[in-house]
Amino acid sequence: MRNTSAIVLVIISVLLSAGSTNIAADTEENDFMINIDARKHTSLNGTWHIIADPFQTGYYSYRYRVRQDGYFKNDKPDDKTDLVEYDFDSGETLKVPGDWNTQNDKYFLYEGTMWYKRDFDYKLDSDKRLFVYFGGANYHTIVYLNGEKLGEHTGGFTPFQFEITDKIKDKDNFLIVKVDNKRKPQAVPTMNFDWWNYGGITRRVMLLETPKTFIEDYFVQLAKGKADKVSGWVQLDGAAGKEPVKIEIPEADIEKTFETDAEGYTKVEFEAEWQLWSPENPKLYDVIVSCDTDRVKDKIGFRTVETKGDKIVLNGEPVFLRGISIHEESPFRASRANSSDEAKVLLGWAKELGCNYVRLAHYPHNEAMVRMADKMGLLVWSEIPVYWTIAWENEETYENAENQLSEMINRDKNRASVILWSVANETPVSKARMEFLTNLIKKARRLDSTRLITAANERHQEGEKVIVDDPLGKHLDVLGCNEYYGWYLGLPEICDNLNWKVELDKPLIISEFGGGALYGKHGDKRTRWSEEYQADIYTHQIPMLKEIDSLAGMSPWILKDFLSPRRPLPVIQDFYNRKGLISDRGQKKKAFYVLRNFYRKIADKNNPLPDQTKEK
Ligand code: GCB
Repeated sequence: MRNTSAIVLVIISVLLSAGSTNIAADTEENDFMINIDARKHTSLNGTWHIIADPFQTGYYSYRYRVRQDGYFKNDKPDDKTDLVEYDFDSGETLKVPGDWNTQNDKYFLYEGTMWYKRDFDYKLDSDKRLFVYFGGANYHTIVYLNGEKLGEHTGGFTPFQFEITDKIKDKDNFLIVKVDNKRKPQAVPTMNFDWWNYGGITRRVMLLETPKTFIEDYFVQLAKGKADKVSGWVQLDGAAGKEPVKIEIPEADIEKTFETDAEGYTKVEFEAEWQLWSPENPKLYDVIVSCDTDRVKDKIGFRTVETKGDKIVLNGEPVFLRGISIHEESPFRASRANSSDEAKVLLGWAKELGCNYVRLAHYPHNEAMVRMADKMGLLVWSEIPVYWTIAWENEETYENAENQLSEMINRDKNRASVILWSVANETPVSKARMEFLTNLIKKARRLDSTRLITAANERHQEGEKVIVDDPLGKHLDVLGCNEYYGWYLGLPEICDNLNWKVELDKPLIISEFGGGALYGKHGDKRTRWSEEYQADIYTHQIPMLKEIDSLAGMSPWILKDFLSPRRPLPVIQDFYNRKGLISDRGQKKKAFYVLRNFYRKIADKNNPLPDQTKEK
């Protein structure tokens, strides 16, 4: 298919697409549709054809220029003389959603470009619009439909979508996706992180069909500190002018109508009486948002969250966060998790541990996790992968981080479970880092003024004093702090003599502590990697942490062993970070029970932590 008219068409379409792509990554406030399960949708999950392309031959010419006839054209030889050096259809396949690393041994350590292709037919009525939606693909993605570029997306953990209304054909569409997970110094996260760099289309792909004018986005949450007042907004897409918009919450007897402005936007405010959402009573209401042509149903919980001095206050009452950190890995094997069933097992384990809270580390987890947390009654800390040594001075790095933050907030802003947005993990103090992070904090507050902002901060030690005085703290609502006393620093007893000093009158969450153990390895408390050593860390940490006046919660590291290239020790690690309280096969280690006993004790209202009752 290499005739001149095809080349002219290619050039025109490239020029057009450059000017008009709907690139979620490039839009200021991320105008994309939320609550996609409530839309008319068609799954594109399943078996996709792939081509592994470590040198990006399907993208760059031998002069390293972007090819106009790359693999996205899905070329076939015209006749037997024709030379085409690739073919999706006779090649390998991978399951979508899924990482490539754990589907085929030869891709276990692969970092580079993978091309994916999926064919489909779709009959779209002329009064409808169509979008292709990706729940997440790691890390940089370019999407093409029928040989034409739709757009690109950067960041491995947030959703994106492109409108394809004018590009879809009734028959024989081919969607080609280039995914590249190469680590880069300017990326977010950067070169160095302690988890597996799972590559691929790791979350679901769907076609979303909407009317011409549809409910694109909405924010229906309680106003800050007001248990009976919703304050939010609705945004239509495709509105021809002012349009009526309705919000119904039948169980709370709510039916309110608003009128949008010419851009399809309206504020919504109303009062109601309801049962507040809490871990003990995770009540969700059916909320229906509609306009003349569209109707979207969601399940939303209503709760307030604030801080008062050094307390986190949920629905007017101080709450202690009994938590655990979780990576987005499947419960019984290493691979990226992406389903509700997996979310149910992971969060079920957290419940069994006695948690009322989970830290979803170190990037936004799939939507099923937060929706499941809503349902099961677990408070959530959600974060972006601004981790360790980001390129603070690079403008593009900032834009990328800000975009990932916006996409995370946009997707999950109606989830009652989410109470904390975290902007960073263990980032070294510097002027450039302060500027970067304070800008992110401002952005988060602009997008969502109802939730608390946090970060896992730096601390330092002077003799037996542990001082939490990271200058970032003054910009946060809640201080996070990771520490590994008894593992990286000293033996477990070191905890017995340490005193904590927190400079600010704000709640403190110990967002990580812990140590490694190989399930089934036993020894005395001094034997590294034994379950006994790990349990002993918890035994010494808990009394130390209880002494911190402003302690408002903890999320030890971590629920389950997870894959990390930084962990090569043969037999013990074999590329697993072994700090899980549960092994990669789902077996509970001794430390699980130490923490569970503590959480059970403090969950008992008759036996709370001292600071829960103390008047400040
Ligand atoms: C940390 C990091 C976490 C690591 C953990 C560890 O401080 O925040 O991502 O996995 O330590 O195991 O060393």
